[in-house]
Amino acid sequence: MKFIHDENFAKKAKALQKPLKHETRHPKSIVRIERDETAFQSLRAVKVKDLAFPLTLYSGQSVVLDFGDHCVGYLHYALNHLPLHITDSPVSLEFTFGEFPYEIIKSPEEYIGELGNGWLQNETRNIVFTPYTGALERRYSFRYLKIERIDTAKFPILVADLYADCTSAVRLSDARKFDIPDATLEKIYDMSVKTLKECEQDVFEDGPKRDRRLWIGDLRLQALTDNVTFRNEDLVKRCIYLFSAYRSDTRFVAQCVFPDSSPYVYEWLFFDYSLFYISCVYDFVTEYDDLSFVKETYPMALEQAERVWVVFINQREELNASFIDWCKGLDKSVAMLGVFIYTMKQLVSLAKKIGEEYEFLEKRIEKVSETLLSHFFSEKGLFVTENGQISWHSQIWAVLANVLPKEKNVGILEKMKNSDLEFYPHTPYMMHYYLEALYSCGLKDEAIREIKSYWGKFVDYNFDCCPEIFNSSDHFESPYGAPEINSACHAWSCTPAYWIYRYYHE
Ligand code: RAM
Repeated sequence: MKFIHDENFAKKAKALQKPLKHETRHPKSIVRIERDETAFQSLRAVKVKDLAFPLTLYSGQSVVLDFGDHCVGYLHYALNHLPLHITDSPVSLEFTFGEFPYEIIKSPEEYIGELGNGWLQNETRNIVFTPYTGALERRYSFRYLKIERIDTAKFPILVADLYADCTSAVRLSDARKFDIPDATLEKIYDMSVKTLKECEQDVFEDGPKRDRRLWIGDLRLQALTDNVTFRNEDLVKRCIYLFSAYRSDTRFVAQCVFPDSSPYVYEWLFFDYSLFYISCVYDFVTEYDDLSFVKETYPMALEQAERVWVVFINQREELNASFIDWCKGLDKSVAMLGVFIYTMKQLVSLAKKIGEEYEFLEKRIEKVSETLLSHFFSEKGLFVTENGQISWHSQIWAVLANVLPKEKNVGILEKMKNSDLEFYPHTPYMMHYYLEALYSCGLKDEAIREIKSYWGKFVDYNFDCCPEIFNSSDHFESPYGAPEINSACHAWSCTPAYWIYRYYHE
């Protein structure tokens, strides 16, 4: 596959790479996974006893360990034999890691998801001699670990020690702390910060379990939240440089970048994700006031707007090739016009900062806004797509485009909420933009109520982190046709920390 590789930007990204921080974490207890209708996915990890090494395992036996909190790291373990039972044939152990209990009990053989089953977190090891000390090479993302002895030898084996060497670019204690007078909001804040920390690795990963790579839509939200928590300026810059370094040959910024291995970009593209390159630069300079960075990246930011403009003029219907949300059947056309206007306004602001021409961009904003209003704003007071679809997504992005007076925008959000619309946000990612729409209309208290009602459920279910997808009426919803492949710690859901910070500081 062809892509444009900018060596200069790649070098800059490399220069900002830093060693990760390590923390050793031991499992806390042995648990049993039980059915419980009141728990998330009707499964609960119930403590059996505190964990003490050594653990004895006979052939056919298994044990589920609970690390007490979400971990991202490498498993180390030591095995031994009893003095009178030497290891006279290899021992086979099967390790199954789970962020949620469901991954522990779901058999990998039953997997029917669309993504490769390699993302399932299990691995078998054969150990020929004991005493043995070793580690699994792959990094895992988990709270629970099942170890099953699958060889048939009669002698027992001792797990003498076992721990996770956890990694992250930051420590939880590095995050800004401030008084949050509401207990639920405080828990949501802490959970959001923990989520971001787990995803903050060599790059901002979308999820440490899967896909473990830098996605631009996710980066935007991670960077916003990082600005008010860890303030890892160099990592944000490194990630923007990485996107600048690898573009598709159609000149669109890559949707995602693999930090460690080539090829670095995919062929397919989401128009909204490419435009969020502009937002990443805009947010960065708003926070860190680095004008030389704007000068370096502006040509590429402009290029994204130019490329999407050509599509808008020639084949507007193609704009549906965008991400927007994991919502089946969603017509993305109106939302996409909103994203275009929203990011072009940010581009104008960047152009003004560095003395670039911007009048032509303002004319384009006028043209797209006019299309949005004259073609899609119905007399019902809501935005309707050409095929008659009325979604939350269209309303939210039209409000964010800010093409109507504030009272009208407020009215749209109210009407949207009170109508029973079939197409609504399915991810915390899309919920973020709903919160932004509320904030932009001055409805901060309403935004906080939404955070408490949506993310508050994660607190009620005792999640450690915020997940990739959440539907309170279907705990098994999965964009990939298999909930065991969903990610329970996903960066795009960490933004309540950003909103809560703003709520108490503005
Ligand atoms: C999934 C990941 C990622 C997201 C893309 C569009 O693969 O969840 O976070 O940005 O989809």
